[in-house]
Amino acid sequence: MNCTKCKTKAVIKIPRHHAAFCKGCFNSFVHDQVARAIKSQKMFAKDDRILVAVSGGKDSLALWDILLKLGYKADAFYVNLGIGGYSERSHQMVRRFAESVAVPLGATWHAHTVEQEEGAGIKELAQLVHRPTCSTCGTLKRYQFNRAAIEHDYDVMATGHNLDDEAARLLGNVLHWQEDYLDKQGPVLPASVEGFAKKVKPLYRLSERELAAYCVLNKIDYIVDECPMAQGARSLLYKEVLNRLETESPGTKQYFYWGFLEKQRKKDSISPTMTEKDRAMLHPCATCGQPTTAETCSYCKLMARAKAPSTS
Ligand code: Q46
Ligand code: ZN
Repeated sequence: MNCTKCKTKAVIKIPRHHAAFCKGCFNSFVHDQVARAIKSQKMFAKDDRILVAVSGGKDSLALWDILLKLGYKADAFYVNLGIGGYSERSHQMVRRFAESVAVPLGATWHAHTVEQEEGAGIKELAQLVHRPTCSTCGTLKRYQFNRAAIEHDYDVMATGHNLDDEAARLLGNVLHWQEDYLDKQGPVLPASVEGFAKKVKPLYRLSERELAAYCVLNKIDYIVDECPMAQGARSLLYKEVLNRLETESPGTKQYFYWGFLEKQRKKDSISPTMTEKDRAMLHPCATCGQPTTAETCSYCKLMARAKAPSTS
């Protein structure tokens, strides 16, 4: 099998593009997909300061690497959730990548340790407030990521969601007809009132398999295990189903998600997006000042419950 571009020996096949690439041409392909995502969705400009949410996994570390190699000013934000060995290893992966690749390229990184800052690990916090771990985690990560972006004056926050993540999420939203979520499922969430940074997903054109290959070929060490709390998550089942369809018929995931984006783009040009409607409903949280649609934001409510003397 030879590289579709330069005809030397190929190292990876990309069935959905009817192509195969050598290492050099594969790296160009990956960088080009990200550059196209940034440009076509107007994510950010060359002199914008970007804060990348990193977890130590392949997607977020690949994203940080790609943005730096494309010449963007990209720093990172990591949350140590206090989930035993998993958090220790993921923290180590982030530190290792930062010290060997990112810092020498002029980037910095911020770490938030939940046990120190919130007083307990994510599982204990969730137990204290009687909520599922992942929903407590989601509230906390969203809040702290946004707070860090605003405090350190970043123009945009970027996450490592890839094509598989977005297609699985779309499938879940369609199966349950979550119309509110469908409206907000694009790769760009604009900044809403002062206090909410713009959020983008520059990897939505690349699959999980392509990002894993990018890390391996470029010697980026990442944590292979999923977070132990993710086991049994619906999203994993949706990914499996989509992978079966993709094997039978390459390009299904891309067609499904990109097709949705195209329809959404046409719809948005006719009627205002939900995000604009939401923006009108936001005001500062009474406790911390971050934007919220309620009196107090969900993070402050969560922390108030966690600190209350008798929560059981
Ligand atoms: S929500 Fe749940 Fe993830 Fe948080 S506790 Fe782990 S699996 S990391 S995206
Ligand atoms: Zn608040």
